[in-house]
Amino acid sequence: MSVYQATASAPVNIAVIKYWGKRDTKLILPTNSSLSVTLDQDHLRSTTTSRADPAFTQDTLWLNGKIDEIKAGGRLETCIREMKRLRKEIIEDKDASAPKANQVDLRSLQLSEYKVHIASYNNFPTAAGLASSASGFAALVSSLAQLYSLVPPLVSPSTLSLIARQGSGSACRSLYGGFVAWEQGVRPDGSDSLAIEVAPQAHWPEMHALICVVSDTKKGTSSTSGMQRTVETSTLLQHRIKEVVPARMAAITTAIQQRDFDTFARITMADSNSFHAVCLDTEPPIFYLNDVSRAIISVVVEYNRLSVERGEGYKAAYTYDAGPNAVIYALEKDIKEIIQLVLAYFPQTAGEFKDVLGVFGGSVQ
Ligand code: 2P0
Repeated sequence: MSVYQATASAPVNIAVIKYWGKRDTKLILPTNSSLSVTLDQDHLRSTTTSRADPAFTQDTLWLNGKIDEIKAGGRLETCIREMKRLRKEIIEDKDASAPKANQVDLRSLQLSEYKVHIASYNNFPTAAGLASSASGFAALVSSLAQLYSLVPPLVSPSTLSLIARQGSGSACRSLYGGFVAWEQGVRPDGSDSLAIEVAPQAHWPEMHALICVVSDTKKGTSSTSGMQRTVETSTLLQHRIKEVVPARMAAITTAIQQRDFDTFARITMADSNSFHAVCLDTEPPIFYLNDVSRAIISVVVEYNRLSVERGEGYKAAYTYDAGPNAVIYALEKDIKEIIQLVLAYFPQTAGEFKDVLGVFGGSVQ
């Protein structure tokens, strides 16, 4: 008897131009484009196995070994339904008139009719304080894509990103490695709101990311609810989405293409600041940074100031998501010095700083 099962994994990504705000909350269409770097390393991934079987009576998902409810009309259900629809549209309907050689082929052609069992694991340390929805939904969509044979050249990662986006906005960017843009799109149906590759990791292998774990506790305001409060109440957001982000998307894309770290760093830090500014401009205000986050900003600013004075340009770029943990982008040659600097200023023994994880590109000693 044939077994219809596939496993795929997807990595975490950290935005340098931040996604914050939806123009359509059901389809998850953003108010601005965003751009991220995929932290494509073995130890920061979600891995998902999907299995289709005529004996299964309902779609079921296990997350880290525990059953996760697939709510009607919810994001999980949407992703599974859309992957089945794509399978039907691209493979089953297309081949419906083709002669079927034997029973096995016939069964495989009707895969979208079967219920699926899906098991997903995150392998990153909970201490990393990283959101798992991006890698989680990207891995879910990738494993169903394998199961349903929706793979290149038949189906591109950008097409799959349209579906991962409906699981969690940032998930669409984890379908590619390297430097990835999520183009906001203009169509009301969301068919042009997808991820594209700006450059593969191999284009700029010296680029590294350090995750500075300030706190591993769960954040107070979820991204999903926080960003809509910002859309509803912040006047500064309108300036950000109309004036600020479009210019930065163009400029940072050029900086990546030219491997211009100085410009990359300036824009990355400016956009992190802008994102946290619109959070503060929200009613009631949202605070994601804490005193240690702000102290890390000061250290990076001073480090860059001294480097610029020596004529060496910017060497480190901080960025913060919806929480207090810093991600510092830097080139490989400077990573060791930056780790030493961070640990000298923030001794783990002081209890206010947990860990530095070096990721992306080569290994960090
Ligand atoms: C980002 N964040 O671009 C931004 C920066 C957080 C701060 O994407 O509602 O978990 O599932 O679409 O994707 C977090 O938002 O929100 C996020 P939903 P998501 O990475």
